[in-house]
Amino acid sequence: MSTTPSSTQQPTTTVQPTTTQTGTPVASDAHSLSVGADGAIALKDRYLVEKLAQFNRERIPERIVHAKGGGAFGEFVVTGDVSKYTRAAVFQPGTTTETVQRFSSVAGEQGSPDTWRDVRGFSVKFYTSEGNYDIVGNNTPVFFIKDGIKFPDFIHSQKRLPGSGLRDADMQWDFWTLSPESAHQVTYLMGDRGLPRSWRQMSGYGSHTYQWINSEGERFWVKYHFHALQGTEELTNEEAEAIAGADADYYRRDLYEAIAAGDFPAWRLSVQVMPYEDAKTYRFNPFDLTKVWPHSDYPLIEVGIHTLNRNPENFFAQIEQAAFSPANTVPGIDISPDKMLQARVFSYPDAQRYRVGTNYNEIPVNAPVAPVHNYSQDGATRHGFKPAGAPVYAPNSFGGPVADPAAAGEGSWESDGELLRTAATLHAEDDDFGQAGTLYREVFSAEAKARMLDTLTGAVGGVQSAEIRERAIWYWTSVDAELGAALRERLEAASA
Ligand code: HDE
Repeated sequence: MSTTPSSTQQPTTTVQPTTTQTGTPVASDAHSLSVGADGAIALKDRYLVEKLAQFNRERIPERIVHAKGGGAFGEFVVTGDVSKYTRAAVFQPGTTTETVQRFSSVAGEQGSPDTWRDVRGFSVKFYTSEGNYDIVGNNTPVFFIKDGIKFPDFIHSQKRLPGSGLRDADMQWDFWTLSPESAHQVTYLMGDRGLPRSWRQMSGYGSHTYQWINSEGERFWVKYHFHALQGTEELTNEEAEAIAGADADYYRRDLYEAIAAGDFPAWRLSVQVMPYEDAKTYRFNPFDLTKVWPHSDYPLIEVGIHTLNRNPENFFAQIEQAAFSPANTVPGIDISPDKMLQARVFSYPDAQRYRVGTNYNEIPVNAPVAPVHNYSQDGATRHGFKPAGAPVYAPNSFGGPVADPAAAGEGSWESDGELLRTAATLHAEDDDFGQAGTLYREVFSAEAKARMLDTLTGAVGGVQSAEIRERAIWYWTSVDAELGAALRERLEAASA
């Protein structure tokens, strides 16, 4: 059990009488109403009934992925000038925008240790003057798959066996080695990036390609990079395992205590910008989520600084119920032809309607600062409403809100061809292992390579099936022949 005290309880100033949920004072929090001191409990004890019933309903469904996390509030200050690429108010010079951010791990359930090896979620909600804008990314610039239809299968393979309820290396490596497009992201995962020292000491990425539209209607493709101004640092396997046993909430505690102490973490947001027409001939498919755009092709351009400077007052209300979604775009920003991003645009609001409720956007942490005008009404726990005389349909002759393409500033792209099910078009240098090999050989230091070989030996060493293990050696040999050979040697030595 961790010993460092987190936020200590503070006594409230004036003591109020305890009430029911409907504000009626109650007689006792210690004794149920019974017939005589020792007799039957009276069903009329509505406070007992209410207290137990409310207690049974305190949990909402946890996120099916990214269940364990933590977050804080902050602000984004524009320090660069990208107005020639986007009209979005949030990114105009001189603009400051309130934000909320959540960090998370992908596969672990709510009570799981923060420091299990995993990719980390990096989600930022900007409460902009034109509506909420959400960048819902990870601490890696790529992802495991290219088509959202594989996502449930991917997550199933990373979670638990249906029979035993246990996680299973054979499932993990069977999926990955049969989906070689995963190699780039798995190289990140099995490398140092899989064990950040804290959420503060890791960078974040929008991962996908998005579209920016400027005030002349010109379109550009962009990728987001959040670089940690406090530097990045990682844990070793040994450190991570020890911490996992001592403090499952290590990252959550670190962030909370740093902000409480006035040590505000910050990230520089930069973008890579690709001219609209370049996408058609670029050497990599620019909408392939398993690929990066080398910075030598499209250098980073600074946008601004994001600082986290305020802890949540209530974790459940403000972090557990926070709803981040790639569907939340604003004028001057839109999604791109990336099939994964298009699938996410459906999935996040769907998950949030299920998890938090139909009117989840009325919950304060999700509510925009921009005014809401539309014809949506009713639905469970709805409490905002229009004046009685306001029209509830469009079109109408009573001055109700009117849709305006110019105000919406939506993006677009050309698309044609018959409906079919097939992989995305490969560009000149598209393959499954090239960028993974470049990451391993040119970005990882010798020490990082050695740590990764140790990690892989342990991870692949846990595979029971000889066929899957052999395929895993093929997978890593395809990333880098030396790595594959060293892994084979280690595994053979371990099983001798
Ligand atoms: Fe998610 N993802 N995801 N994901 N994801 C969710 O939304 C999904 C993907 C990411 O702190 C869910 O509200 C699909 C990529 C983060 O609240 C769900 C696909 C990236 C978070 C969902 C992906 C992410 C989520 C679960 C394949 C990084 C936590 C609950 C097309 C670029 C956000 C929820 C938070 C959460 C669906 C792939 C990151 C189920 C269908 C790629 C950071 O809707």
